[in-house]
Amino acid sequence: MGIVERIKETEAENGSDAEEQSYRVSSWSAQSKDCKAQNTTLRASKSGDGFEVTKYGHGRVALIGFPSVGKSTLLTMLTGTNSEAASYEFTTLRELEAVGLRLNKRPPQIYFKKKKTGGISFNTTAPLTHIDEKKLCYQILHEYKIHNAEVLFREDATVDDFIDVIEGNRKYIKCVYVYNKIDVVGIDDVDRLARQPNSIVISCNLKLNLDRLLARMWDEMGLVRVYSKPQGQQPDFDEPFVLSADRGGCTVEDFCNHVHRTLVKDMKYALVWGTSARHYPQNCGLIHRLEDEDVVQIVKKKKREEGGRGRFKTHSNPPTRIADGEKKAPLKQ
Ligand SMILES: Nc1nc2c(ncn2[C@@H]2O[C@H](COP(=O)(O)OP(=O)(O)OP(=O)(O)O)[C@@H](O)[C@H]2O)c(=O)[nH]1
Ligand SMILES: [Mg+2]
Repeated sequence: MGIVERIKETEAENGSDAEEQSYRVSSWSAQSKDCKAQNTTLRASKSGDGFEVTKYGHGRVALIGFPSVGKSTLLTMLTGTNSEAASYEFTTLRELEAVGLRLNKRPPQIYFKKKKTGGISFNTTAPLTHIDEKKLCYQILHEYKIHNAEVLFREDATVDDFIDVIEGNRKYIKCVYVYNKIDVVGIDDVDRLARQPNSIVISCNLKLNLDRLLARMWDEMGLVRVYSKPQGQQPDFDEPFVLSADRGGCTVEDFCNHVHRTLVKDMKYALVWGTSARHYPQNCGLIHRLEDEDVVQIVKKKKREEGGRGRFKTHSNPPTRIADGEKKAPLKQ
């Protein structure tokens, strides 16, 4: 059953008031527009005290939102733990932008390198519509007191993109916009919200779409679980090795490095079962890209026999000589 049908069914049960619902949605969207307007004007962050979060686990997800939107409820539903209430400044979208976080954006395709001499060389491989190459870029570089640099625009980037590249400390992270409490808004509004990019609609109270949210979070993080299989034994499905592109990559080599740093040297080939393998098991080398829930067995090189290899091999037992052979007993007459 699709989300719209599930909501319709729930609405019929609850007999919810359509007018009240549409009021709530319109007040919410006014609030978000307001936030966007402030977003464009904010230049520097004047936030208060910072806070620290201990880094552990394979991936981290931050829940950010206005008060009482249901963050704690969602956390409890997804993890089964009770969340500690904490009110941090620093948690609106405009503040995230101001401290250098870029949501759902890839780094701008601009090559920038400071130099010691030679002035500024400016080139483009794409026509620029947002930026005047001669004036604005030189002015921006002048502001940053950069007088010698090489700049190459590989795409039609904006001034803000260029500043991000010069600053060089931006973090590009993925973000999913979650609209909770869809049980109290009209079906048309839910449909509209669900169709927005990078968005998902849920209801913690009715447990609607939580499974899809979890799957989406997993997909966005790009975590790849790989089960190791010791030779002659069943794979260990309890404790997967978790790889991801952000943390070194997802190849057989990355898997070996996760297991032990000397394993790459000792590996002869890897046997792989799962979606990345063309047949089961596939013999793979270090560059093979693993996929989620693959099973991997590393076959190690045999230890070198002492005394060289092939025809250079020295035998521990000296070759038997004809003279040493047992003499045949004389034929009986
Ligand atoms: N109708 C409805 N109410 C919900 C839903 N999810 C949460 N709530 C209610 O919304 C209220 C606020 O939820 P919280 O989880 O405390 O919200 P919060 O975002 O953690 O709030 P702060 O910690 O103050 O920022 C509670 O009364 C929840 O019962 C939902 O899906 N539908
Ligand atoms: Mg809370």
